[in-house]
Amino acid sequence: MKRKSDITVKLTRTKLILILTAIIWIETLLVYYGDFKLGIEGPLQVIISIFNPLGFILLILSLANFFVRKKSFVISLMVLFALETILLVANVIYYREFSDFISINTMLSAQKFNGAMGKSIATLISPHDVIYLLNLGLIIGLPFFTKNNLITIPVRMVNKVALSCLSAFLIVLNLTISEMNRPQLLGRTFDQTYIVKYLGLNFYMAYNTANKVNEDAEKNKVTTVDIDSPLQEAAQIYAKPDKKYYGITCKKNVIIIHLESFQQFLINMKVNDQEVTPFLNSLYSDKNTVSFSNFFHEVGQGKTSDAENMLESGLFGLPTGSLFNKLGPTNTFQSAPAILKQKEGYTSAVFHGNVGSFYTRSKTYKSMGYNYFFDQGYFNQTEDSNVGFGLKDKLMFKESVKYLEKLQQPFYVKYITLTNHYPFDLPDEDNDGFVKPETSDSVVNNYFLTAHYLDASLREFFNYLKESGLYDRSVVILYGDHYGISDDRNKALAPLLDKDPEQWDEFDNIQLQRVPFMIHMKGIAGHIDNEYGGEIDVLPTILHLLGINTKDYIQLGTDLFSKQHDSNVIFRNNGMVNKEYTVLKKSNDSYNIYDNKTGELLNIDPASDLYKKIVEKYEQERHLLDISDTINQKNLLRFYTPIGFKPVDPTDYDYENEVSQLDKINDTLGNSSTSVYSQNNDKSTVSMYKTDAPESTE
Ligand code: GP9
Ligand code: MN
Repeated sequence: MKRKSDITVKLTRTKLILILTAIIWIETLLVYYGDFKLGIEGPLQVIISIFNPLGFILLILSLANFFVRKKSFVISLMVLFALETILLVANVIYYREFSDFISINTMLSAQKFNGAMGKSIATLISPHDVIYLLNLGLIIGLPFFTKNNLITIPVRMVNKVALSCLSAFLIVLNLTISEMNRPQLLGRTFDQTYIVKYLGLNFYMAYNTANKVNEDAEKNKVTTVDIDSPLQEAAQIYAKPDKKYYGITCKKNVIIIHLESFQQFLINMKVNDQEVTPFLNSLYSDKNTVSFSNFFHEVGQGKTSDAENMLESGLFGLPTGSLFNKLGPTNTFQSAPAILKQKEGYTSAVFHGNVGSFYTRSKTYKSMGYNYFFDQGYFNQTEDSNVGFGLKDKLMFKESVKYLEKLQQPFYVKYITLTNHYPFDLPDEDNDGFVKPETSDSVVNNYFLTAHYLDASLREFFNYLKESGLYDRSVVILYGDHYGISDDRNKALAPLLDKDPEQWDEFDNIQLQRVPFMIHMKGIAGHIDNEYGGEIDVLPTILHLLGINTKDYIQLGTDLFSKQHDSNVIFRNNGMVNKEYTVLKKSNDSYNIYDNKTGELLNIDPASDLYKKIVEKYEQERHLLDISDTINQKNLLRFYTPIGFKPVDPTDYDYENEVSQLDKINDTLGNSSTSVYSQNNDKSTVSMYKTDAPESTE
């Protein structure tokens, strides 16, 4: 029989690090595939997800190498291994409760963290968690095991550095491949789930912490607001409402329809002798619609979320990335849902066919005071019901009705459509026979197909509104969030717009950033309004229509109906447009100025008064973006509360059990409940919804 000392294995420190790395790596993969829902699709994403934990785990555990004495090495390795285990286990438990990963903010807001961890820890534990006991055993056993089995000689400096460099290289490699598969992954930070899927849990936590430190540094620079604060400047921006429009939609339900990637050029356009968007065309010229013909999107990298941010808060998105992701969960907002709730008793909700984590919506909407958020998880889904990012529009609208009818009126709701999104895929069964154009670019061709589909989904929704009686009690506001066809594809599109691709220039690119903005309500004096404006102007416009004066709010746009409206539209890409000119800043002191009527690049003498006037206007408008960025990045609204406004407490909102919340309110209010459901004698109106969607079950 062998004596104990004979069966000792002599492990090098590097080997021990590699073994422990492999253990955490495998466990992370079990978590990725067993607990998280990362939406891993296709072989490349599978490969990326398998390799993404490795670099970071190795980097962390290899730090122990830098402790020379054997005892210090073992202790530090124990601590690092324990840390990795705790982070993994805590994330698993947290995810089971919140379908989200632990961020530095959740850790710091101890109340929420403990709430999640303490509340129902027993129910959050799964039998397969027994595997983590292995780690516990390893942590405890490590000092005993290493006593005889680990060679005492420390790793040579060159090898230590090599191991750390190798892990750093793996991280960079992972980042590069991920960016190739998902361009602007970090630049636009779409969704924390994407960061975990592509770059790993450790990367997410490090990245999230670094962002938080940066944001806090910005915010902490300011502790009070002084006289030079951008807030003071912003407070001056206000255009007096026109009496003719002020309050005309008062107490009406407000239904905002966010038309994904929808550009104005689609309106009244024909392809192969067929109207692309027949329903929106009819709405555009309807006697009950005010339609704007010179309305522009003003989004930056945060695209959809920037558009939402402008409409909800009256401030711009950030110069880079998405404000929703970066600041949405923590910043102070004075946004539409909260203003309407507090001033006029509105209930608010968002409907969207993508997952709630995208653009951190499920947190940002709480900061904005949205009562409800019905994301993908609230809609029935079958194998064919999704395309691209989520539920097809026809199904989203139809499926929303069972929730919409339970909302107390008046309500302020937002529908964020999704099917008309790059790459504009539409399954054959959803095409009603529309024949797409045949340009040289298949993305351009498909765009018309999904736009046509979106249009049909709106017709169905409007039919329901009329059928249920909601139509008479609502104002419907439709807007396109941003371009669908990017500048580099415009030349392929040009022939369809009767333009010569060879003559296409930056002036044409800017002109094409027009998106629809329509206000539809029975009895409104409909017309096509040629006023120039952009997304930043929507909030003051809507609030004035609803009879809420915006004087005390910090909003950087102005009411489109006001005689004092500022008709210069500033973009996040150094462009500006107004009634007469289109301006593009080329460098510090050089501007391209185009005449809107002719599209010609003007050759104005830089010493002339005209040139100086145009440039001065441009710089004034550009300054609005700086004001907005400072207010947002330093979270200045926390220092200013408009008179009569109560700051929003995000913890007041729970998007988990919304059906029971709605039912409870309907029951408690009894006869005084104003929901469509209650007014229909507690009968659902779902059967009034007619759709030709092949996937629809009814
Ligand atoms: C995602 C959707 C699309 O949920 O709103 O966002 P986008 O890519 O257009 O910014
Ligand atoms: Mn969008």
